[in-house]
Amino acid sequence: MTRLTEDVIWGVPDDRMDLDSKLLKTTGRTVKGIAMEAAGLEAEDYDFSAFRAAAVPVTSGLGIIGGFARSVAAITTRLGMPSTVTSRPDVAGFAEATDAGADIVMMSDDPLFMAYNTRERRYTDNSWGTAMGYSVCLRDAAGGLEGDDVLVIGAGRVGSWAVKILRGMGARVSVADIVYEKAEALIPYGARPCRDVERAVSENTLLLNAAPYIIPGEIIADGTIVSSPGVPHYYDLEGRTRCKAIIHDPLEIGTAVMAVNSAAYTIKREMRA
Ligand code: 2YC
Repeated sequence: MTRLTEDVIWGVPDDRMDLDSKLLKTTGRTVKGIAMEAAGLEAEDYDFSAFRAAAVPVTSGLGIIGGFARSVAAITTRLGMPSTVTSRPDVAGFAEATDAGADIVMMSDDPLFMAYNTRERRYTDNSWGTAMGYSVCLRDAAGGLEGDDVLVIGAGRVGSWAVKILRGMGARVSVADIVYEKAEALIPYGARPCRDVERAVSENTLLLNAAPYIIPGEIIADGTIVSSPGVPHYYDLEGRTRCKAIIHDPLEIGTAVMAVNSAAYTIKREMRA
């Protein structure tokens, strides 16, 4: 998973990209709607005000990313969850969140970004959340994926989850990775590995780009829909002209899905009770 930088997420706290308007145009849903669909909550809307969220900065590994915890807290706030950033990082921050009665603790070191549900003692991982969120976006933008060909670019944690999820949505999935063996490893999940990513891109009009791959516009087929969580994110003018839709944000969709899915552990348990 590519590590975010402060300049990439600077606009998240104030929703500078107005993600809901963009997503409503391309998918018909807001971020919250995508997250609820991804978490399997059928309701049209849901009041998450009973779920207190706390973002805990983590200093391990390559350390804190400026604005990361603040961006995460802004995202859970936009979902309707009362949210804070703990004043201290790491274990002291987790203790602070626990003492404050946080229901959902959001924290990330370099390899793993999780939404931990303190009531259920369960967490959701950002890789799954990102893959699920961007697969729902692709499906909604395409008006369904049953029997359709989809190319997943990148067989890392997000791409691998996306292969499984898209197969679950009925798509016929091809996968390309710079390391062919990583694409081959997904054959048991019903994916078809591709050696030539440029040829695969030119032959598909439904793409999920989960790699730090800047696709040259001239190989993109007209009318392509790209669901594109990969960072760095850039499509040249030719690519933006040929694509019917390019769906991207640096952090929000994956984070919203994992926070809602984590809260859903409680919601679904209470529904069963
Ligand atoms: O500020 C902090 O607490 C840092 N420890 C956060 C590190 C996040 C590292 N991960 C990433 O940049 C990307 C994100 C999209 C989430 C997963 N990988």
